[in-house]
Amino acid sequence: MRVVVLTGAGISAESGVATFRDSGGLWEGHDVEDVATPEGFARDPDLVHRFYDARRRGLALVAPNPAHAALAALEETLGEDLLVVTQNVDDLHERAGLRRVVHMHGELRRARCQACGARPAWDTDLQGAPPCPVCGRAELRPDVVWFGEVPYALEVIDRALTGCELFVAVGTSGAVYPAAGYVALAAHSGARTVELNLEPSAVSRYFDEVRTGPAVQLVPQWVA
Ligand code: BJW
Repeated sequence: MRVVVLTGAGISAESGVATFRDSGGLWEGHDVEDVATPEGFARDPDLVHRFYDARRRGLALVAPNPAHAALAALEETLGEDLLVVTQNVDDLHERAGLRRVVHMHGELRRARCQACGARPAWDTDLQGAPPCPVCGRAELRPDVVWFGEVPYALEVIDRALTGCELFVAVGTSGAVYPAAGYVALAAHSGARTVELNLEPSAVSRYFDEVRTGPAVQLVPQWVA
């Protein structure tokens, strides 16, 4: 069976990575317009670098949880019939052993050069204008997709959604497009659709089945 799993911040919540829209979420103390838009970055690059540098450093303090592990185990069974599409910029899917994962909103552990477009692996701070290892210019920015920018790998994702028989969304609020529209796209293609989330999301009504609870319980149960 061809399966697409869309993951959001909720799958990493119990690893200790803050979600965006829950209380205590990431935007707290930061206006989204200031830290997650190209305009905010142009206005105050130091603030934005500090925000993402802190989150990149925070990755060392967290570890994958049983929900990430369950998806990696599912890949062992399904192989190329599984595609995990994540909106998360953390690396917890990879650290759980998942091999095929599409980061549609980018990755904290990469930088992107605004001069040459390179996306080098990056584990240290970006504040302080380090030079791009490819072209040498000091124009690196976080490799994350901000509001108003086009997410990565949209063609790969659309192809997988059009061809899948089962679509499962885990830990995402359904507040941000295009990901929030994927349930409708998968359903239109004839897939069965299942939502696994702490509470009903903004798009729950489009799913065939909605299971509520923490991802660390729901995902291993669903995979078993
Ligand atoms: C648990 C749990 C537990 C908690 N277990 N569950 C009007 C209408 C439609 C669209 C638009 C519109 N106006 C503007 C737009 C477009 C815009 C958009 O969607 N805006 C909305 C605000 C309406 N979208 C864009 O701009 C996107 N680009 C775009 O559309 O380009 C045009 C285009 C598209 C396609 C083709 C051609 C052109 C880009 C969006 C970029 C989003 N970027 C961010 C920041 C990334 C970097 C960073 O991390 O800082 O991505 S925003 C933020 O939201 C982040 C996330 O990936 C994304 C989604 O959040 P997510 O993962 O759902 O987290 P939360 O916190 O919202 O929800 C967590 C959920 O987990 C909750 O439901 C909890 O209940 C649950 N949960 N604990 C299970 N333990």
